[in-house]
Amino acid sequence: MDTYQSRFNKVIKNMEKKSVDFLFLFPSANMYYLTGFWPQPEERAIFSILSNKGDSFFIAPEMYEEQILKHTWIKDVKIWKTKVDFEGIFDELVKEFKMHKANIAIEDRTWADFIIRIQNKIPNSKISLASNLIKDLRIRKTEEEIMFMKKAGTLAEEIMKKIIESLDIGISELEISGLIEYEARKKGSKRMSFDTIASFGQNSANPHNEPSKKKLRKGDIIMIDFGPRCNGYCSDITRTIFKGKSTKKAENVFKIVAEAHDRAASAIKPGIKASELDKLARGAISKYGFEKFFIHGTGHGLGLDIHEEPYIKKDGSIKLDEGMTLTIEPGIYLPNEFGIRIESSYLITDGGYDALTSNPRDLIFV
Ligand SMILES: [Mn+2]
Repeated sequence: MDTYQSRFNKVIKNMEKKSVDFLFLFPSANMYYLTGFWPQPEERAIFSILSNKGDSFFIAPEMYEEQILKHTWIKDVKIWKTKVDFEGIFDELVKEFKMHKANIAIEDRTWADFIIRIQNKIPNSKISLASNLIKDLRIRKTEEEIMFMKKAGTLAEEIMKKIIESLDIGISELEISGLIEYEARKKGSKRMSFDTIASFGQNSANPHNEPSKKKLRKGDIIMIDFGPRCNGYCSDITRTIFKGKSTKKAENVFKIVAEAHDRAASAIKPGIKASELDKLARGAISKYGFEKFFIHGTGHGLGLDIHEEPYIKKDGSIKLDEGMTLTIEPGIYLPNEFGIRIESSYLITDGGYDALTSNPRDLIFV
């Protein structure tokens, strides 16, 4: 509880710096980061509203009251039972806190439905993005956050090992993705970081293939990308595996991707720019003439969101620093043939980096 409240105290300083009067949080990683509560976003309005004077309350449907009081440090829950109620409560708040002409930061991922309703209530208020107040805190992980991310990374490795043993001829992409998520639940992870990706053969040429009923055949390349969460914190791992045998071409592409991964990963340290890591991975791939088949960034930060700062891409201007966590995931995708991606996650330490998931260099055959 103290953790969340002390984060809010830091956010208040940013609110003062940027002359923001109120922070409106919709169900999201930011809501969880500051209150400890992370319900599913839905059509029923749930907001936590925090003021630069330290006021804090939730507006929520009655059914959430108990959970909010249990999971958060916020003691004031304004309950609504009907849509008309909600409007009434909001009108009262506008009056009580003089929100007519306030500067309001609103969660970036609030549904348009709610933003429009809020704007209609207080058309003279200035609205900005909540992330501007919170992202400089979220980008550096505390010891407690790092502990959760290490746990999530270890779990991802364990599940990967187990799944590699289940890659039998005839099993489908959907079955593999289901097995991965079942293993994660069995080991206590409540949610995945994103929808699990499993792709066989030509499907691996699509970086984010949606698992299908396609069955595994001998000679297929298998791409698996997933991440169990621990206490809300993400992990992210991709392995490309060969079923039975492979071709010289595929093995060669694997080695290039592994080299690109290794070059970027081994350069991780405080002070290096995100774009420099991207350049190292991209350079290794262009050396062999495959640059136009590397169709995404080299990596991304991860934490409560699967994609967050620092983004490791061509124009990534952020200087990396101790406590940041990121993925390195170069890939080469040859349309109608196959794709290969190798992804692991890393924590930046004072001297360099710690692997949250290992940096694999060898081909895996099953
Ligand atoms: Mn990733």
